[in-house]
Parts: sequence; C-alpha cells; structure tokens
Amino acid sequence: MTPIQSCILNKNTRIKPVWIMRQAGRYLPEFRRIRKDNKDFIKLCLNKKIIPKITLQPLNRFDLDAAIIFSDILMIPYGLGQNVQFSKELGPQLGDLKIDKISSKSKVNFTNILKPIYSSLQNVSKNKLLKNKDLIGFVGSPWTLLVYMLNKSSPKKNLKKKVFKDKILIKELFKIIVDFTNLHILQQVKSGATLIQLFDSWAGLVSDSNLEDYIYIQNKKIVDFTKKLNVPVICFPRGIKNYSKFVNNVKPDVISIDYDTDPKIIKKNIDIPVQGGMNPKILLGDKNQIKKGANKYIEIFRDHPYIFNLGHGILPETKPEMLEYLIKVIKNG
Ligand code: 1CP
Repeated sequence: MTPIQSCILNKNTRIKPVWIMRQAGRYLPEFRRIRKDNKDFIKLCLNKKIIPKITLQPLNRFDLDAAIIFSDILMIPYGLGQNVQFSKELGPQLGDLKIDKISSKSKVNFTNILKPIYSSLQNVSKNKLLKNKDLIGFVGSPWTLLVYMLNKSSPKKNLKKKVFKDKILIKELFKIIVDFTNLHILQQVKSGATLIQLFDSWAGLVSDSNLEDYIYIQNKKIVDFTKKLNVPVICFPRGIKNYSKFVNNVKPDVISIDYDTDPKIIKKNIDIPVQGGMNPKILLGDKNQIKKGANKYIEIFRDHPYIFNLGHGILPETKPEMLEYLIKVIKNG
C-alpha cells in the first residue's frame, strides 16, 4: 500500500507522506521552458505528449509521495463548450455562458474533447517513478466552477455580484456541473487516478445562509460518487470558517486546510485524516523558517493521520531548492 493510502485507510500516524499543490508549475525552470514554447495554455493541457512530462517533472527532482496530473479545473467548462483562455496579465478569461448549448452537451463529445487528459493518466500510471506512489486526479468543486463560469474571470480582482442573483440559472448550472464533474472523475479513475482532490478554491466567498446549498450539498454529491468508485477523496474548501461543520456534512476521506486555519483547533475537533496548512510564503524565507514552519504542523499532527502539503499552491517565486529542503525536513524529522 502507498504511504498516502496507508495514512488514509489504515489511519497510519507514523508516516507523514507529502505532495504539494501546484507541484508541477511555474516555480520549476523546466516547466517555464516548456511553457515558453506553448503559449496556448488550453492546448498545452490537451497535449498528451507533454502532460506526462510536466506531471513527472517534480518527481524527478523531489522525494514526493504522489504525482498530480498536469491539467486545470477549467478544463470542465472548456469540455462543456464554454470558451476558456488564459492571459498572463488577467488570468483565466471565459467566454459567454450559453446555457442551452451546455445543457445539450453529450457525454461522448465531452469525453472525446478531454481524452488527452485520460490517456496521459494511463501513460503516467505506468511510469516506474510512480512505484508505491499515488496518482492524483482532480476537479474544481461545483461552486468554484460555477463562479468562473458565471463571473467569466477570476473573482480575485472583480466579483460581479449581480451574475449570482439568478437562482434558477444557478440551480440548472449546478446540476450540469455535478453530472460532468462526476463523469470527469470516473474517466480519471478508469485511467489510473488513485486519489481524487476537490478544489473548492472560492468556498470562502459563500455567505453562511448559502453554505448548505452551494458548498455542503454540491461537494457531497461529488464525494459520494467518488467513494462508490473505491477511491479516497480529499476536499479543500479554501477559506471556509468552520471546517468541522464541513467535514460533518460532506464526509470526505481527507480534509485539506488552508493557511488561515488554526491547525490546533482542527486537531482538536476533527477525527478524519488531515492534509496541508503551511503558508506557501514560508518557502520564500530561509531554511530556519522553513524548518520551524514544517515542524509546527508535524508536531501538532504527531498522533494524527496527516499528509503534508501547503495551505494553498506553491508560489511561482519559490526556489526549487527550498522545496527540496522542506521535503528533507518532513522525511527526516
Ligand atoms: O504558466 C501559466 O501561466 C499557467 C499557470 C497554471 C498552472 C501551472 C494554471 C493557470 N493552471 C496550472 C495547473 C494547475 N491548476 C494544476 C496542476 C497540477 C499541480 O497542482 O501541479 C492544478 C491542480 C490546478 C488547479 C486550479 N486551477 C485551481 C484550484 C487550486 C487553486 O489554486 O486554488 C484553480 C482555482 C485554477 C484556475 C487557474 N488556472 C490557472 C490559474 C492562474 C488559475 C487561478 C486563477 C485565479 O486566480 O482565479
């Protein structure tokens, strides 16, 4: 059994497996070199020759316990027929949402469009670098995808509140997103993903009165589906205030925490395996700070099944040597 599976299924507290959100990405010079020659990000995410290479880049350098497939949460809106483009300055830019077009999307056509992702998973899962390691498939949670699809750009800079007023549209859109998200998970698992992570990156935007409908119910639909496939599922509802209420409602196998969350309170109130938490900015500091930052989480979760990760994605300005050092600290105590 892999270290991560042993942590999740056997509640093994002795090992502290590690992987890093955005481990395949812009902080690696070898990724930036590929990116320079592949200006169209969507095309890159559909290139079955390059996806496996990028996915394995961090495993060639570091002693990680999992690979995460190089892809993006916005491949679902793209597969549904909404235009998606990435610009360096503005981030993701989506086209108009045509609900009629999206509602009539066939599962066969969606699967065909995203086929390079599935064949890349098959390819990576056979690689010897993955021996005794997990291969992580992922999706954006329904709310986070709905935000991008309606807002049409990142809510980081500009949240267009009025597009979230049409409750009938929201209900219809949730239904489509859940159906196709489950299909995307099914195809990833069939192609070799051994673990699924749900990124609810914008869960923190939801008011308390909508948490049930927009966060708990929607994540639970995906979690229940994934559990039936016998694959553990990790939830990352970034920015929510009450993680234990989320866990009680959604019942994931693992809860991934953000860096604003107090790990001591999590440890006290949550029984299931925990992942992540350390602020990615700590990796921009010196080795002493990194050691101190990592040991804080290792100490708090000493007697708890814990997968080491950060509290959000690794920052592009991180020096790879600092990640190498962090992993050494985790593995050697
Ligand atoms: O070179 C570039 O400009 C591309 C940067 C980049 C990369 C490397 C984007 C654009 N996506 C990715 C890959 C990616 N995205 C992975 C790969 C696997 C790995 O982790 O190594 C994963 C898991 C994601 C997931 C993702 N995409 C999330 C959820 C996690 C999070 O960061 O909260 C989100 C919100 C996205 C949307 C997205 N894609 C890319 C960017 C810059 C963004 C964020 C836009 C925003 O700020 O709203």
